Amino acid sequence: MMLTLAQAGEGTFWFPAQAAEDAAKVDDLFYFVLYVSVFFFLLIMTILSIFVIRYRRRDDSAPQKSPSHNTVLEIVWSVIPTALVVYMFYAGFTEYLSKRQPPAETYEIGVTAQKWSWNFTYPNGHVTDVLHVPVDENVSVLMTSEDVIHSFFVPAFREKMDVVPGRYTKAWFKPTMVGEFDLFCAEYCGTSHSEMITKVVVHPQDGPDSFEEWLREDSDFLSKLSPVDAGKKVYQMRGCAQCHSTDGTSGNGPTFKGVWGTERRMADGSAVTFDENYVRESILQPKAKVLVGYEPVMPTFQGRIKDDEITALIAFLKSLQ
Ligand code: HEC
Ligand SMILES: [Cu+2]
Repeated sequence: MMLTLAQAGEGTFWFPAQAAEDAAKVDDLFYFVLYVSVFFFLLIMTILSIFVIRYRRRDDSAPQKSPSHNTVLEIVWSVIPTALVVYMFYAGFTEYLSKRQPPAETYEIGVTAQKWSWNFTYPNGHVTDVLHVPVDENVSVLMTSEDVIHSFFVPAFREKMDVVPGRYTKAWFKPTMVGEFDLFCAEYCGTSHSEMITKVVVHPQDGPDSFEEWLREDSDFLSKLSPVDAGKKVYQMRGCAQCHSTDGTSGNGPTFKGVWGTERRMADGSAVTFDENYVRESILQPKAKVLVGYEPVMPTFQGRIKDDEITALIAFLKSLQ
């Protein structure tokens, strides 16, 4: 009946696969706490039930005299639970300390959270919306938020850390399994919080799929793809897609379908043509001109987006007729 501990590669009823080095320790502690709780729940409930029946009030019996105390029993039921909870604290706290202090050598990736997407910045400056990491290497993430508190959560790595505006938080992990795993935001951050989901791709050490190869290939997309395709990629990876559709439906922001060259009405009553300079300004200073009927919730991309990415975005938006 007892659920077995997770084997590498497969999840259990309680947990997804153990895809990072310390995952097994976290799970073992969880199972320890769980089984100790189940054991004592059953023990206490059984004894309670027996006593309720055995010592129930009967009309004919005289009131029973209660025993005053039992030293052996009292020592047993104090010492054993104390030892168990002290062990739980010790195991949890030492693992917590080791998770707070990254090893000396880590591969550092920058993480920026914003409503409602993730951006990952690699040491060469490349940015993606899916987190890519090498297997069997210590990876640390240096995280901050553009707006509200988010939380970086990779269940398969047993890793969770708040991402806070105006300061940096850190986490680190050592992926042990090649594959794709879920990455969630675990802090309620507004309307589309539940869609603030992406993936972690763990790359093998060598071969054509290795992390090095992927980073080299992917960093080069602006020169490899046509401007429209490159723009589409920027639109995806910068999280524009979270708020702007390309199929005519409006979300938190207006759709981009068929708007190129049209007159746009602003909240202050003015009109602006949807052209190259308007798009550029909207990306760098979104609050300069706010479209009528929308909340000014678009984050600024000033200092985070390169000029040739904006140029590619413009080519992509133009193509959406
Ligand atoms: C959090 C949601 C959100 C994200 C992410 C976002 N925007 Fe916006 N955007 C808006 C909203 C809301 C408006 C309308 C209000 C305003 O003008 O500020 C808008 C307006 C615009 C406009 C003017 C639209 C028009 O029809 O006049 C452009 C252009 C634009 N955004 C481009 C982008 C690009 C490019 C990205 C990605 C780099 C992006 N936005 C990311 C919410 C967002
Ligand atoms: Cu969030």
